[in-house]
Amino acid sequence: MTSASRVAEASAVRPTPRQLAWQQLEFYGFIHFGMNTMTDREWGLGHEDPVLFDPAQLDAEQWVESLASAGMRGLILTCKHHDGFCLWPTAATRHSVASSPWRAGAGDLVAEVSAACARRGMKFGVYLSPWDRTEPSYGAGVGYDDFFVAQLRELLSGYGPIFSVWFDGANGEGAGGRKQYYDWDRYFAVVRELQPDAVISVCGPDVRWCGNEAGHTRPDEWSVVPAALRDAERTASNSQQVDDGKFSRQVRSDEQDLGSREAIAASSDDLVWYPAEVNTSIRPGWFHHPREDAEVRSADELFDIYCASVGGNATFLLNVPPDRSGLVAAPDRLVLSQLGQRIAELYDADIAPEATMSPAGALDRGAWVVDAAGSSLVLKWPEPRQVDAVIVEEDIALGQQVERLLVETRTAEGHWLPAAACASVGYRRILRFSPVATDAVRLSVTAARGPARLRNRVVSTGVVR
Ligand code: FUL
Repeated sequence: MTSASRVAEASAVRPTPRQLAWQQLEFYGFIHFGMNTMTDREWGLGHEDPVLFDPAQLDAEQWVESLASAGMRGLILTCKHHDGFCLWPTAATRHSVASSPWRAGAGDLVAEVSAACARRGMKFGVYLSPWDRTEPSYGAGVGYDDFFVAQLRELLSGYGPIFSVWFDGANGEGAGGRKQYYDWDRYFAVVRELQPDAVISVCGPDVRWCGNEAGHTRPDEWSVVPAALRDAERTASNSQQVDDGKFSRQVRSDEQDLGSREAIAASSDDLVWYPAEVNTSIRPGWFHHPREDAEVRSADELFDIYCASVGGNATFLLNVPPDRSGLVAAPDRLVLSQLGQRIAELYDADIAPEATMSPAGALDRGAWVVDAAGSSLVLKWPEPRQVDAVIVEEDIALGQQVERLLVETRTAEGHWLPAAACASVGYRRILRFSPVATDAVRLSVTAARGPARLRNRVVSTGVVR
């Protein structure tokens, strides 16, 4: 295939409505909470005594409030982690809150959290670990799939609209070293049937894992990538069991360049819309451990991750684990509210509305219209302003088109100096640089796959002295 037709093929790929709605959430929280919180572990062994689960102060409103203070718009709850203990009174096993002393065995944590989200206008999502270290049918093939599907059906039909079903790739051994080969297609069909608007994330076709748990985003993140990536996490778990020679030829989610012109030209696979999600934890662990209370990441560090992920054409899934009493701990709450403030300040400091923009012909109903030949837009202010960052967004309903963007600022003598540059833009690109005093900013798209509509913000957090 020629490179030109490959580029045209990439330019024509569009997100599904569910992917578009998910991307617009931008920033949402992960809540790892369950038996591990009680036992101070990261991976439970399974068969823990339900009597250990008794978070006496549990307050789902406080969880949702804490996440909302950071500007998050959704929450994904670990309804069941690898140890198998269920946070809702499932009919599929006795290994759940129904056998615990919490709320005298009458509690349903999934219901409490989904209701708290609904009250706050926050979207709700579910994490259901396929790996289950308690369930006796694990490793039995279809018997376990039946069990898993029964749990999935309960979660997807009893708790309102679900925005994300997060399937983890971890696939460990069951009793006696038995392996379970998950019937993913069957699981996916259940999600589509019961929650057609939900994205299926990580081990799923809608949302791509960024490839690390540290919070790193690639320098250029592309939403149009070879279709084989949709199988990468599923294959990764399989590859630990079967050495069929296929895995080494797969595109891997941890490679640096997944979707540039060169990367897609090197692959003959179909191209699909498969955007990235960056996930990490506010603490070293996914679950709360009292010894980590002094290791909560700072608002500055999380703000950097936010700018690189949400401002790097990905979404940001930040884990906040409530403590054993059932509350988000004070150090996490403080950092979350500081982070929310930093994010709000970034968008509030937009001086683009005060600029005159030229050429006027490049604008259409407030959007900067760019075609594959490229285009420049100059934003000008009557007096010099301090400029710290530029935020550019593509209307991704029209696909991902921009391949090269240059930001320049004008000196007092009228010369243009480069301030920042990038390849991919996509949903949003936040380009931060050292503050500069200038009366004009020039944005230039120097390479694009096809026509795009862009929105720009110019961030000024200080005044020119
Ligand atoms: C991993 C799990 O093994 C961790 O415990 C955690 O849930 C993380 C988000 O995904 O695969």
